[in-house]
Amino acid sequence: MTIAGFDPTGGAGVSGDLKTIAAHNCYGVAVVTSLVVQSTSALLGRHDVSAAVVSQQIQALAEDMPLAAVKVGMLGSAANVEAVAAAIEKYAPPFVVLDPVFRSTSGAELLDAEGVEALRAQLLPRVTVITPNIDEAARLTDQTISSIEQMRAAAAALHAAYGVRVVITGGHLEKPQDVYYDGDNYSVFAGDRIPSENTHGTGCAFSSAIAANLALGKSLPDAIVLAKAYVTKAIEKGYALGRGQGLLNHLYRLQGSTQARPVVVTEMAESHTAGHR
Ligand code: PXL
Repeated sequence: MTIAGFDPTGGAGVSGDLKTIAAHNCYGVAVVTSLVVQSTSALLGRHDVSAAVVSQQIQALAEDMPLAAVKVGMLGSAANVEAVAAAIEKYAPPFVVLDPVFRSTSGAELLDAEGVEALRAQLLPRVTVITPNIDEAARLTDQTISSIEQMRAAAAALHAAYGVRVVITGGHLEKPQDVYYDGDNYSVFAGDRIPSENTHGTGCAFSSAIAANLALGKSLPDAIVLAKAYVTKAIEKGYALGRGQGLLNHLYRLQGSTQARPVVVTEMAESHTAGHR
């Protein structure tokens, strides 16, 4: 299950997440927390769904089918943070991956200040792993982060404060490196910088790919490594669509695979009619 905003470009938010989940051979269901009016070049509006309706969506699905893993992304309001925290408490899914989304790449606010406080108090302590980028980790720890050492320190501070496992993504660093801390050990996952502008939705895809890999039974470190490889390829194969930031290719794995063949209708029709003569 993805619980996130709707981004009409399909790069980020629930539509990107559903494609990511499908790319992992999992079945995704989606709970919409906000309608974000945007194109690749501008964010024009944010229309949060009421907390009551967010709760209803989760209830309808959680009482209907087992949830192997949940990804939580953009929430919009403190009321939505509280609704999601209460649902996690009630339905206790085996894994919850939280991407603490505060702002869009263009700088628009996607969670208000009250929401950030609610996230700290109610959501961070209840999830399996959080996947902040450097800016989000800096905001959550009130520290500045510009080196691997500072990423480690922030991961340790977040673990100490919330008892949660932490991956801080450093995709914006010159040499992209993610720092993972599980409370005992640090790992640094180094990646390749892809010279591409088609990165809209990267954070969303990373967190839903981790959730999908956990749903498939992978360990958390393996899920992170696999998610990083998936996102790297999705950027490399991205779409330079639109006037602004280009989009990930969530379904790159379909390309080059065997296409479904149309059924040869004439043969079918003959044998079919034959039986009825
Ligand atoms: O990338 C952050 C993000 C997350 N979720 C939604 C968004 C965005 C950025 O625009 O629209 C729904």
